[in-house]
Amino acid sequence: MLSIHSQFSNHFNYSPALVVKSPGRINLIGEHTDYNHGFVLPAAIDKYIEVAIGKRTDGAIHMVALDLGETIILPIDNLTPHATQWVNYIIGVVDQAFNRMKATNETKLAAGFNICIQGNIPLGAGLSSSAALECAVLFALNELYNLSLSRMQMALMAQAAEHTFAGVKCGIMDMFASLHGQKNKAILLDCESLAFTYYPIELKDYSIVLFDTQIKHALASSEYNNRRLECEQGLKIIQEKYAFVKTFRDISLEQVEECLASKVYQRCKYVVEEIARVQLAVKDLAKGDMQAFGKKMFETHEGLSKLYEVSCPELDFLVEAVASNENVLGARMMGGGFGGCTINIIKKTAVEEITKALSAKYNQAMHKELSYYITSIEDGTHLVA
Ligand code: GAF
Repeated sequence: MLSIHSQFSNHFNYSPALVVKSPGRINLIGEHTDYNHGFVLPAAIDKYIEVAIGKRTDGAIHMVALDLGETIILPIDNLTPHATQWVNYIIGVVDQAFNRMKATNETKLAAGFNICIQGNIPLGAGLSSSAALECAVLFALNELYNLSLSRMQMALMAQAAEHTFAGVKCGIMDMFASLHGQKNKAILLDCESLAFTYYPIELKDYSIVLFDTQIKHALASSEYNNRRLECEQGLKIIQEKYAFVKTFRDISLEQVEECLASKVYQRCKYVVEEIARVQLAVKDLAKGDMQAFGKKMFETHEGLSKLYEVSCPELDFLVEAVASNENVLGARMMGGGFGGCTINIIKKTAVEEITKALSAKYNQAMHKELSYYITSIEDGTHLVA
């Protein structure tokens, strides 16, 4: 297969100025806590979006999605959300960068650029292919035009782009992880202060295995935005009674019990429990107690499925099917939910057998093929030599 460098050259008749790779992510624990000022524990993985970029002079953006065989051309000024979603991930961050430059009378970006994109992050599998694309594009623009953006600034801009152009009111976890990943380390991110700490992941006899339901999370963006609203509603109700409460970090389970009811109660109970669970889980990690860590992953799944209600029958099936297997330390649905992957910590010697048995069971019960990915933890967004 031709390199992205050669494909860009073939397409545009000149060599790209640079090539950038940005990874997808896993999240070990801390789900739906990022937009609730909690903690998350993600890591970048060995699946990537790659972009090759070069300057233009006519104020246009030429975008080529190599895997889809599609090309879209737009003027760089006055960008608005596009009917084709992959385009939004690109122009969303371009818009962020463009407006930021305009605010300082900087016109660097106005000349436009050519970009080719390809990747091997399965789409809609909850591995953040969209965040990886946003981060790859922004990182490439930052290098190409010396925009002097820090990785955290880029993460925040990519998050804003997802809100304004893709219409998902996501938290910062996915972009943060793609940009800040380090090999064999998970990152504890405090989503209130944005302080972060790297934790070495030494799984020794165990592997991180993702089982892909093959359900593309269609409900994900609308229900995701609803969950966010329900949490905001719950927080507001508690704040009316307890004025000192600023964010979910200040809320106790007792206050949730006292002030809330029905669905809002369920959502907020889960969030408060999950924020506490992540803090305990990193202690397990620091002690090397992966049994205790794995148990918390199962608890997270239970909360996401029963209280937060972002799971689906296929995800529940995959978690339940491995729950009593002594070679599985932990399993849970991962990411936004309503499809995508489960994340599992499985004894290396048992991976093949478990995968084979689970594929057969899944196929029989759900009439779908099960895909699986044995992942390694890798560095974040970087230039390709
Ligand atoms: C999606 C979002 F993009 C993240 O910000 C996060 O909220 C996650 O769902 C759930 O933890 O990946």
